Amino acid sequence: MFTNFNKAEQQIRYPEDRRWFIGFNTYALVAILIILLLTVGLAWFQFLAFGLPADPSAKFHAVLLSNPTGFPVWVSLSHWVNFFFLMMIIRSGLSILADHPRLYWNHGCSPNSEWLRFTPIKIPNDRVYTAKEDSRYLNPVFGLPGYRHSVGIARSWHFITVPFFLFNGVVFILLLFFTNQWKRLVPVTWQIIPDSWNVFVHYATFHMPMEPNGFYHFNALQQISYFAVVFLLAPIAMLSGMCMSPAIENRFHWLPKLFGNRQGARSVHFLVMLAYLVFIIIHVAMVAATGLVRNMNHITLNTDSSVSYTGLYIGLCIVLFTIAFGFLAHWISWQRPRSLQHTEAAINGRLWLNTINKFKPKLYYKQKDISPYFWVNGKMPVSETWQKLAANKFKDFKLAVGGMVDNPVQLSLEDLQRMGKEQNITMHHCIQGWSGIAEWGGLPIQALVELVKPHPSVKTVVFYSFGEGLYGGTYYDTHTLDNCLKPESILAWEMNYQPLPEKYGAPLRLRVENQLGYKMVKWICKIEFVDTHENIGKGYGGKNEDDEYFDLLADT
Ligand SMILES: Nc1nc2c(c(=O)[nH]1)N[C@H]1C(S)=C(S)[C@@H](COP(=O)(O)O)O[C@H]1N2
Ligand SMILES: [Mo]
Repeated sequence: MFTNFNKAEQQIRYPEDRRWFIGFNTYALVAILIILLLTVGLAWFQFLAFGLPADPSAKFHAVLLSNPTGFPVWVSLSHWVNFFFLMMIIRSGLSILADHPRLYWNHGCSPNSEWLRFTPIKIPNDRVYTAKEDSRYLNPVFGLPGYRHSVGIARSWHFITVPFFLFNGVVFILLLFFTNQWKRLVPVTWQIIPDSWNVFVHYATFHMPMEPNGFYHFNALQQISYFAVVFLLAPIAMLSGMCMSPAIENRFHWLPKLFGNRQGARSVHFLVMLAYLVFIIIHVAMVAATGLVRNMNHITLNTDSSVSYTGLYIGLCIVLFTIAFGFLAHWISWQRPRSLQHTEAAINGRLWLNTINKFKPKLYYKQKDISPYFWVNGKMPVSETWQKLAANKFKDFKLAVGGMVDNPVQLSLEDLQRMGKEQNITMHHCIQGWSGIAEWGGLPIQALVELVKPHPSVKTVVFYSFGEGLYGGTYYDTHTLDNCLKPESILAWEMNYQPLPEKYGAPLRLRVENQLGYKMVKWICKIEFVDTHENIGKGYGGKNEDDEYFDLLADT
């Protein structure tokens, strides 16, 4: 067990309530039932009423000479590389999911509207219940990392491994089409569909169809499922993943619409993972059931021997290596999290900076889109200063704006309101996975920048809160000056046409719409213009970046 947690961390990372729970809503259960009836049920009906259909694999006796023979080395290599990274991606994805263990189709994530939840907790409505409180413990056997509230570390693993998975996939597909191996996977006639169904009827009614030697041919169902895994699941996974990014969602609003909205994309992203899992389980079971030793020689040694056990041993070694790496990954997660954060920044930080971070948010949502519910995050400020200000409706509040500027100022809410106001209806994207649409009214940061006149060397703006972070210490975050000057970047004192409520960040909160929620500091007390974030806090660009290993740039 990891013993280097202090008490505050222990409460969060290894909480007392570690119950395991899966709850579908009625519609989801009905949908599952219908799918089962339409597949397995129909297969049984056909079998009982009309008997077993002809086995389409019988046709394979007429082998076409142009068909690929055997597996080349690169097929085996990319197969195992794919296995390794897919495991890392699935396990880190589960850990990300546990940080907001509810899945929806509506963008506002209203309580009780989830179609699937992994928490037994009903959302209380008699007190402020934060999304962070709602996150769950995940057994480290499944999650990378396991435990709770490690979404920063989980995302590091997810985003470090995704590029390798992608690269491997692209190389595989290129080689597939540079050789004749594509003929294994890509169906060329529609006949594949009735053929696959017929094979499915065999399996579903516990009849093994004839086994075409997989070294040379796949049966129809095998071919179509391998095809789908490569050419459907992987692209949908990528697309639905991208649709969760605030930088992308805010610029290309039509993209998440492919899945309904951001939560639809998140649900589909999960369903793709589930499809991969189901595929892996059935695939491994079939490999074992149809000649384990021989199949393992195919995919490791590229020979068709059914005598030698070498292939089986090599396969087992790869699986053991993957498991061992899982242990190492946990050790790194808890003992060297900073190196993970650095690696993730090295791989993706610059890439995002030069690509999606350049997108400018566009207005899109209308008043009717405003979410009926809006999750809350963050610890209410306990500071006496804030409480005194709140007691007097923030009439005495003065925002301090300074740092490397020509004209440092102290501004009351009234001063700010006199300087201008912009109202935007936007979608909030929390790193945990939830979202919500609200109207925000406040001063464009641009106006503040024009007033205080930052020095030419200023690159970063620091926003300090009256509130504290999860483990104590001032909550703060930094933004590039560039992002602060984008459309819809405002200091908001209004939410849904009302004065900003205390729990949502009164007197002032930040909106920088191409970034994730943790960068939108609530209960702002002070703004500072600086040349680099490195001298603030622990130097990683924000309270969550310092303590939870979140990314400096929150575009995804
Ligand atoms: N001061 C402060 N600001 C904060 C946080 C916090 O913990 N403290 N949490 C952030 C996170 S993670 C999110 S998702 C949003 C949530 O804003 P909301 O409570 O208005 O939904 O606030 C952000 N601002
Ligand atoms: Mo968040």
